[in-house]
Amino acid sequence: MYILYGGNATRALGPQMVLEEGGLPYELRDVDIRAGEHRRQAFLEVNPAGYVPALATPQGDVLHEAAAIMLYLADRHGLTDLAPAIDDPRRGVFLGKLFYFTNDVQPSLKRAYYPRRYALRDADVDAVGAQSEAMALERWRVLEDWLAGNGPYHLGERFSLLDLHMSMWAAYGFRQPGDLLDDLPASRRLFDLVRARPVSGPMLQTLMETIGTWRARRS
Ligand SMILES: N[C@@H](CCC(=O)N[C@@H](CS)C(=O)NCC(=O)O)C(=O)O
Repeated sequence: MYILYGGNATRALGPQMVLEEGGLPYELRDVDIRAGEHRRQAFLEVNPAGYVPALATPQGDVLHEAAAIMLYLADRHGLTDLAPAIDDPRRGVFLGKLFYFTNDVQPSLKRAYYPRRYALRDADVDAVGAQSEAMALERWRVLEDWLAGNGPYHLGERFSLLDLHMSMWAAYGFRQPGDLLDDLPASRRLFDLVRARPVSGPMLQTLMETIGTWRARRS
């Protein structure tokens, strides 16, 4: 059985959606990142990178990086409705867009969520946050333009885990869940389609409600 570390409205939702969509058995182990549990020794022994998600496989490996875990699960279990197989001609577009998201869009999003880590002075925190949001949206727009011309999903009419992955990040938003899609109509359309899926849709909804509650309490 797989063990998925994360829960508590974290990016473990990406792998969890694949596990659920694929009907794969797993146990979810909550890691409370708001209490700093992800940087304590017990969890660093699971994932030395200090992030969730991590996935322990039945074979004894521990995988980290949400997108890699999602892709691994789809490949390993032949879930070709979630990821084109390696001999599928659409595999190239699929990988290119997935890697673009993780390598180019995600780092700016992370900076926007954790501006304090990147500012040398307290006075610069807000500016770093604002600049990171702008950069994330500018990088996201490459995918927005792709979806506008080739959508509604990244692979046209064909849904894939890439759509789950983008939707997970979109669900967080900047100030409100989903708000980063306000000026990205093709991405919003994709997000709405994913939210209508019977398995992953309610999971995304729960994430958005939890994030919304946390932010309301904080402000
Ligand atoms: N590169 C990692 C990043 C995952 C990530 O940002 N996870 C968040 C939880 S939603 C986290 O662990 N944040 C804690 C931190 O950055 O200290 C991935 O894509 O899986």
